[in-house]
Amino acid sequence: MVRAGKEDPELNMLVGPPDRPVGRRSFLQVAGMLAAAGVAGYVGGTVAGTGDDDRPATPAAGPLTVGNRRDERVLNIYNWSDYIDDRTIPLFQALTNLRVNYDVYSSNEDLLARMRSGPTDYDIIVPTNNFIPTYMKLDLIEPLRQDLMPNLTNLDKEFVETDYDPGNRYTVPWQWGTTGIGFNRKRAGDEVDSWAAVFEPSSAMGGHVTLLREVTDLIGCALIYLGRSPNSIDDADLADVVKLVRSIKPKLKGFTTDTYIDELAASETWLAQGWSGDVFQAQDQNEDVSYVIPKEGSLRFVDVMAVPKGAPHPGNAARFMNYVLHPKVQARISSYVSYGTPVSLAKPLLPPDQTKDPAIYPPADTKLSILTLTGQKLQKWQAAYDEIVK
Ligand code: N2P
Repeated sequence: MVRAGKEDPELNMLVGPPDRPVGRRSFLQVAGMLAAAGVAGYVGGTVAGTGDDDRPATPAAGPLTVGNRRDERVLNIYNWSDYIDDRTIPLFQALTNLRVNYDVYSSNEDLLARMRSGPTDYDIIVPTNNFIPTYMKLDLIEPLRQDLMPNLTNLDKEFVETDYDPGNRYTVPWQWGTTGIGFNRKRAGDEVDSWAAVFEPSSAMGGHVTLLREVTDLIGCALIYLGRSPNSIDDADLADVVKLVRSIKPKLKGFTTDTYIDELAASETWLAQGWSGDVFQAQDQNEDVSYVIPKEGSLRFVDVMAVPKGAPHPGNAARFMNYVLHPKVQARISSYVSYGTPVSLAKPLLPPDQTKDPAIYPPADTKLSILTLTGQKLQKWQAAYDEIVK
């Protein structure tokens, strides 16, 4: 049972109508809003990765959080764009008197490149599960302070007993989702049900189709469309993927991971390869937008929080992860971003139209693969991707 009422009065303030997500462009507005609201210790949208944030925080009453390398009441988070509502961070700051700097990125490749380029000040990053073996191999993440996370017991079993991190020693799930097609029913029709819609678009759709600027989704879904294994590294399969996607480039509006929500909402894009929750965020603004998991099958992913090796504030990172595992916090995030929650205790707090929606919580017989990125796959797929977009 979810605890409520007098038992956790501080977290009761987390229950309320969702507002809007923190997107790529809305971040500075939100930063201004938080500062205007007088949120404890908040000084604005500093860019943690550039080292602009290493001045000492304002001393606060009470002991500093244990487990940090730097004695600061600061937490630097680097997450995907459009992946949080605008109250989760202010309430965490109010509850903990920690100052949060929140930056966003829009692809796993961008994040990995940033992490490989040298130390940053980030305390939490949120790669996709299939990248975790790569982060481990490159020694880019460190074990979590599980002793500071009693709420780990809230996680559903399937997010604990994983192949990429059994027992959550390095990662805690944020949200999960699927890759599919967002489409405008008035422009593309009601009948979109195949990857053909985006990988072999009709001329009438020319200039209004986007594909994901993300190696795993682009290559994996094209392989599925071609009837090959979504985990293929066969040279002939990858050559066919390159040939297919290059051949349709003149009909594409482009490759994007962070503009298609707005473009679908504005009816500028009519067909977008996209992630489930992102498309639902577009649907909230434009009722002509729908989401489909194509009949050929698709991909399922879990985005997971991790602590970069040597991060300045791993204790504060653990406190935030523990907070995110609270059912009420999960419900607030999930209800806003329309992705799946890894905490079933949050489901009774979510709108029933979300928990019953098979596009958000697909039935077990939906053809969904979880990609692995072992061996040479990432390099081979990256090479195919580069060949496509060059
Ligand atoms: C959030 C997209 C995250 C899903 N906008 C990609 N793993």
